[in-house]
Amino acid sequence: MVDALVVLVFLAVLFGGVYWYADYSTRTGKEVDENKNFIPDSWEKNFLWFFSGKALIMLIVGIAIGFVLAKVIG
Ligand SMILES: [Ca+2]
Repeated sequence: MVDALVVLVFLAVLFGGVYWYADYSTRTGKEVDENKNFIPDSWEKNFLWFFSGKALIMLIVGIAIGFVLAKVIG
Protein backbone atom coordinates (compact mmCIF):
# COMPACT_ATOMS: atom_id res chain seq x y z
CA MET A 1 0.00 0.00 0.00
CA VAL A 2 2.96 2.30 0.58
CA ASP A 3 3.85 1.85 -3.10
CA ALA A 4 0.36 3.05 -4.07
CA LEU A 5 0.78 6.05 -1.78
CA VAL A 6 4.10 6.97 -3.41
CA VAL A 7 2.55 6.68 -6.89
CA LEU A 8 -0.47 8.81 -5.91
CA VAL A 9 1.63 11.53 -4.27
CA PHE A 10 3.88 11.51 -7.33
CA LEU A 11 0.82 11.91 -9.58
CA ALA A 12 -0.54 14.76 -7.44
CA VAL A 13 2.80 16.59 -7.63
CA LEU A 14 3.09 15.89 -11.37
CA PHE A 15 -0.46 17.11 -12.15
CA GLY A 16 0.01 20.12 -9.88
CA GLY A 17 3.24 20.90 -11.70
CA VAL A 18 1.60 20.63 -15.12
CA TYR A 19 -1.28 22.93 -14.05
CA TRP A 20 1.19 25.37 -12.51
CA TYR A 21 3.40 25.35 -15.61
CA ALA A 22 0.43 25.92 -17.95
CA ASP A 23 -0.53 28.97 -15.90
CA TYR A 24 3.05 30.23 -15.53
CA SER A 25 4.07 29.74 -19.19
CA THR A 26 0.96 31.49 -20.55
CA ARG A 27 1.15 34.40 -18.08
CA THR A 28 4.81 35.01 -18.87
CA GLY A 29 4.29 34.58 -22.62
CA LYS A 30 6.51 31.50 -22.97
CA GLU A 31 3.61 29.65 -24.61
CA VAL A 32 1.09 31.07 -27.08
CA ASP A 33 -2.33 31.63 -25.48
CA GLU A 34 -4.47 33.47 -28.02
CA ASN A 35 -7.78 32.71 -26.30
CA LYS A 36 -6.52 33.86 -22.86
CA ASN A 37 -7.65 30.86 -20.84
CA PHE A 38 -4.17 30.28 -19.34
CA ILE A 39 -3.76 26.97 -21.15
CA PRO A 40 -1.05 26.86 -23.84
CA ASP A 41 -2.91 26.67 -27.18
CA SER A 42 -0.55 23.93 -28.39
CA TRP A 43 -1.76 21.71 -25.49
CA GLU A 44 -5.47 22.42 -25.89
CA LYS A 45 -5.93 20.26 -28.97
CA ASN A 46 -5.14 17.03 -27.11
CA PHE A 47 -5.24 17.88 -23.42
CA LEU A 48 -8.18 20.23 -22.93
CA TRP A 49 -10.03 17.48 -21.01
CA PHE A 50 -7.14 17.39 -18.54
CA PHE A 51 -7.66 21.09 -17.80
CA SER A 52 -11.44 21.17 -17.90
CA GLY A 53 -11.46 18.21 -15.50
CA LYS A 54 -8.88 19.81 -13.18
CA ALA A 55 -11.11 20.05 -10.09
CA LEU A 56 -12.46 16.51 -10.53
CA ILE A 57 -9.03 15.01 -11.26
CA MET A 58 -7.43 16.62 -8.19
CA LEU A 59 -10.45 15.64 -6.06
CA ILE A 60 -10.13 11.99 -7.12
CA VAL A 61 -6.36 11.97 -6.50
CA GLY A 62 -6.92 13.64 -3.12
CA ILE A 63 -9.57 11.13 -2.08
CA ALA A 64 -7.36 8.25 -3.25
CA ILE A 65 -4.43 9.59 -1.20
CA GLY A 66 -6.67 9.92 1.86
CA PHE A 67 -8.01 6.39 1.36
CA VAL A 68 -4.55 4.80 0.95
CA LEU A 69 -3.11 6.89 3.82
CA ALA A 70 -5.87 5.65 6.10
CA LYS A 71 -5.04 2.05 5.12
CA VAL A 72 -1.30 2.58 5.68
CA ILE A 73 -1.74 4.26 9.07
CA GLY A 74 -4.63 2.14 10.26
CA1 LIG B 1 -5.27 28.89 -24.60
